[in-house]
Amino acid sequence: MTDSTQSVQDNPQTLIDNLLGNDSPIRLERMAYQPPLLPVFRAGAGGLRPMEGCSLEVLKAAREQLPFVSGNKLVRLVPGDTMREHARRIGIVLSGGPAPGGHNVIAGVFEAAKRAHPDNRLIGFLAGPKGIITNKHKEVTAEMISEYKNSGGFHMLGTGRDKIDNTEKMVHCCETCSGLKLDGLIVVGGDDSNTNAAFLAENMRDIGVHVIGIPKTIDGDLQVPGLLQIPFGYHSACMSFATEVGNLNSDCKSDLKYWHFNRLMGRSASHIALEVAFQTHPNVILIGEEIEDRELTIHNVVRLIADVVVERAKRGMNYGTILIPEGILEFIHEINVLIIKISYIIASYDKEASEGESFHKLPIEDQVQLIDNHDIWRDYDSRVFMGLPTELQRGLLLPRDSHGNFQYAQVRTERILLDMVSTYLRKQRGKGIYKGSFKNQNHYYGYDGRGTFPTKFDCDYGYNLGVTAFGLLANGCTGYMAAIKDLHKPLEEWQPIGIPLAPLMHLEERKGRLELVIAKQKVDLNGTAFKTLERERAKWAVEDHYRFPGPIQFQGPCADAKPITLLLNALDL
Ligand code: FBP
Repeated sequence: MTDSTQSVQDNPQTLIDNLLGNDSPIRLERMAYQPPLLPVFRAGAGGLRPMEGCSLEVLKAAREQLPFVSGNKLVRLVPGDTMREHARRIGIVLSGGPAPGGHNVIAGVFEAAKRAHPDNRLIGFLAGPKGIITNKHKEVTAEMISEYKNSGGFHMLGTGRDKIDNTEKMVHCCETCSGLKLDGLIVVGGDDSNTNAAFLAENMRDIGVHVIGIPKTIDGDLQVPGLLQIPFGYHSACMSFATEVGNLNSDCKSDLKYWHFNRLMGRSASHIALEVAFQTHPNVILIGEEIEDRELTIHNVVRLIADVVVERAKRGMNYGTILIPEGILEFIHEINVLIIKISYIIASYDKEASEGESFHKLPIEDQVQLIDNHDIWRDYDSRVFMGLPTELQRGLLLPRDSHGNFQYAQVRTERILLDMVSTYLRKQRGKGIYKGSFKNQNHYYGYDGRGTFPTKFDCDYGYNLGVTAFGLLANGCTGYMAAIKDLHKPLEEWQPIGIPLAPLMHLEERKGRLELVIAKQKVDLNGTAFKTLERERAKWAVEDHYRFPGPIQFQGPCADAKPITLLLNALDL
C-alpha cells in the first residue's frame, strides 16, 4: 500500500475533498500547459515590415468615416526587438460571445508585455465594451494568468455586446482610457467588436491610445481571404459539437429508432455545420449559403430532409442524424425578407416611441398589427408570414441584439423544421409513399461549445495572437487586426501579421439603416471544402458512414489536429 492510499484510508475526508475540489484533474493538467512562441517572437516583441505585393481596397464610406486609419497598409512582424525606455499601460476587452482560447490571448499579451518590460501593466475591462464606457476594470496579474490559461469561456473578465455607437459612449471610452493613462487597447472580438475597434482607433488618435483588434468567434465567419483563414475559438467549438453529434451517430446506429435533429450555433454563416459534417458524416447537412444559391424555400428545405428520411425508411433505416446551422433562416430568401422588414419596422417604431415605450412592450397581437399596417409590408409578406408555424412567427418578432442583429440563437429552428418534416411525412404516409417510423429528438449545441477547453490549436493560436497584438502595439500600430497567416502549416512556419481594419468594412443594413461594419465571410461554394462535401454527402445520406471524432485530445498524435475545413481550403491557396 502506498503512503497516499494509507493517508486516504486514515482520513476519508481527504478523499472526499480531493474528489470534490473545484479544480478537476484535467483543468489542473491544462493549467500547466505553456503554448510555444512563434519563432518570430523568440528574440522579443518583433520588428515591423510592409507586406509587399498585397494591397486591400478601402470603400469610399470607410475612407470618409475612418480617414486616419484608412491609410494603414498590411504589415508583417519579423524577428527583432523594439526597445522602450518607459513602461506601457495596455487595456484589454473581451467582446461578444465567448470563444475558447480567449484567456490565452490575454496570457499572450501579458507575457509578451512582461518580457518586454517588467513594469508593463495590463488592465482588463469587465463585462465587455461596457467596462470601457463605464470604467470598470481590474489589473491582470500573473496569478490570474496561471489560473485561467488554457481554459474555455471568457470568465476571467466577462464579456458583453455593447456597441460604441454614439458620441457620448465614445467620449466616455476616451475619458476612461486617458484616465487610466493607457497607451494601447486590445479588443478581442468578432465582426461587430472589430468594427468597434476601428472606430475606437480613429477616435483615440488624439489621446495617443493605439487600438488593435483580435479575430475571435466560434462562428468562423471573420476571415480575410489569403490572410486570415479562421478566427480563434472555431476549432474548439466545432470539436465540442462534433463530439456530441458523433455520440448521437453511435447511439442512433445502436437502437435504430431515432432521427436526431441537431441545430449548431454559428449565427449567420454555416462554417460550423461544414466542419462538424466532415468530423461526423451525418445523413443530412444543410448549408445556408447553398440554400440561398439554389433559392430554396422553407418548404423545399423540409422536402430535402424528408426525401432522405423516406429513402432511408425504404432501406429499413428509420434513424439518422441531421445538421442544421442556426443561421439557416437568413439564407431562405422569403424568410430573410421578413427578418429585414421586421427589423426595420421595430427600429423605426422604437426610434419614434416615447420614453419607456418600445415595440416589444406591445402585446403580440399589436406587434403583428403594426407590422401588417406598415408601408413596406406587402400582401405577399403577410401570406408568407401567416403560412409559417406559430413558433417561427414568434421567433421573427424577437428583439434584435444591440448591434441590430437578428438573434438566431433564440429560435428553435431545429424543432420547427422537425415539426414541419413530421407533418409532411404524415401526408406522404397518407399517399402510401412513406411507410417508416419517424421517432425523433432535437438538440441544440451552442453555448456549451463556447465554454469548452480550447483545443491545442486554439491554445497556441490564441496565445500567439496575443503576442502579435503586443508586437503591433510595440511598433506603434493602431487600427489593425492582429492575425496569423499560414495556419495550415506547422506552428514553426506561422506568420504574424497586421491587417488594416478599414478595408474589411462594408455597408450593411442594421436597425433599418446602412452602417459601416466589418463584413462576415460566408462559406465559399467554390472552395475545396464545400466541393468536397458536395461530392461525399450523397453516400452519407443513404448508407451509414458515421465518423466518431471522440472528445478533444490534448496529448498524443490527435492533439495536433486542425479544422478539416481549414486544411481543405488551404489547397486553394
Ligand atoms: P460572436 O460573433 O460575438 O463571437 O458570437 C457568436 C455567437 O456565439 C453566435 O454563434 C450565436 O448566434 C450568438 O453568439 C449568441 O449570442 P448571445 O450570446 O447573445 O445569445
